[in-house]
Amino acid sequence: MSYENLAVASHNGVTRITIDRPKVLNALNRATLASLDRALSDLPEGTRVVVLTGAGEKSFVAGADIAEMAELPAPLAAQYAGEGQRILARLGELAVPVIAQVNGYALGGGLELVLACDFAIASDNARFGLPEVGLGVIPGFGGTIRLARKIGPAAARQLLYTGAQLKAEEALRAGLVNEVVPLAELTGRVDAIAAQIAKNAPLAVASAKRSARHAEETDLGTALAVEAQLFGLCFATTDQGEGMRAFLDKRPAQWTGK
Ligand code: DAK
Repeated sequence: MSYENLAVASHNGVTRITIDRPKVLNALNRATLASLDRALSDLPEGTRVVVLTGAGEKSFVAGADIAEMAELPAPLAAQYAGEGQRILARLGELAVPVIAQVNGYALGGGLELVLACDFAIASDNARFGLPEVGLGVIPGFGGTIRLARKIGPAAARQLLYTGAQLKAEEALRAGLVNEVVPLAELTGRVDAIAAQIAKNAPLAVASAKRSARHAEETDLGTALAVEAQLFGLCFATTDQGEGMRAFLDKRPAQWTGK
């Protein structure tokens, strides 16, 4: 399968989607967003983890494509934002975890893409920010909401109103990324984390993601009820029996994903 401005490669259950417009620092135009939408629908059979990254060594995604947005008539702007929000929300709805491999600038729509992933691992040259107000607009792909949920409302508002950039280590301290590693080690580190995830029971990982994401949207009581339901459903899977038998037999589990 080939996509405009996007490369997709799958190995050992890890599907890496690379935004591939390095000449414009992987800025997201509408064609690229449409490719991402299609790639998420066509994930290769056996995908256990998705990794999102950008081509080259300078940028993850330097935002929505400013040249394209400059021509956007007002009536289409809300529609464009809605379409972007729908595509980014799909990352949360996938049954498999999505890791943002942040290899440089994650600005504007690029930071919004990071925020829509399950978690992020960054290289030491990564930079994070929401420069939209300096362009006369606001983030339109969920940035005004998800950044506050991730790093707290006051820290998020400072970034939102100033357009200032966080360095990788600052993003680490703010809780925006889980780890920072040298750029040359980034792919290897993300692969190692993805492999650790892929070793576990697929339906259990899917339920863990569902419960964790649900908890972000609701009150504690409802979230606990959902967790209990999902916990119960694990006991209706073949893999629950296999996982526990394998532990007691002191052998590795053989997952069927059922
Ligand atoms: N769009 C288009 N082209 C971009 C770009 C972008 N976001 N970012 C970089 N480029 C292009 C540059 O124009 C340049 O092209 P050439 O001049 O070579 O033709 C090339 O990439 C290399 O960039 P620079 O020469 O600028 O590289 P530097 O190392 O000097 O600077 C930089 C790197 C990342 C600091 C700088 O490129 C930069 O500031 N880029 C723009 C970052 C930015 O402002 N991003 C946020 C975009 S706004 C909405 C929906 C969504 C959004 C908003 C509204 N609704 C529908 C309402 C989201 C908005 C955004 O994401």
